[in-house]
Amino acid sequence: MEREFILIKPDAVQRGLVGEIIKRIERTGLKLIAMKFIQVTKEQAEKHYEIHKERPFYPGLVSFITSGPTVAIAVEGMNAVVKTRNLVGATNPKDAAPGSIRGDFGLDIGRNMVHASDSVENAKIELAIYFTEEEYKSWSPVTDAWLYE
Ligand code: IDP
Ligand code: MG
Repeated sequence: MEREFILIKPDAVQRGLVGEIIKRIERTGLKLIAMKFIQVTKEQAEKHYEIHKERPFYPGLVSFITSGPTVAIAVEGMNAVVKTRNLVGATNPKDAAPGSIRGDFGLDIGRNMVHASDSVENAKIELAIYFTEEEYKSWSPVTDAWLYE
């Protein structure tokens, strides 16, 4: 079982796509283990996007991600990272496959609606930026017997 971090970005909140995005995640069978409506702080944004610090888009990215409310989500399940990244689609919506979130709802790379960690290791690091251990809920969906062999 893997854990994945997902952040519904301010553009998707503004556009009323929160439910649509959560629906797509939830119906895969991935289990929600934490979720909250938050405004990302500058400190969180700088930690989260540290790897992009030297890139020309970094200042715009930090100001965008902190510009309004977001939804931070943790999910758990089989192949959670790859499964979620496929659901989200390519970074630039112009390259994202139809059927993916970015492919279906986006146009601009700087407004691509959702973040998802790109590896199990980075998910662990990013989850720690946004959630404390007490915020995770431990529960057993009754559907598990039909989702997993
Ligand atoms: P990812 O979100 O698909 O993992 P990354 O390459 O990790 O993509 O980039 C992180 C975020 O930085 C992207 O989701 C996007 O919001 C922003 N970004 C990446 N490249 C560009 C760019 O060329 N212009 C503007 N924003 C960018
Ligand atoms: Mg990334």
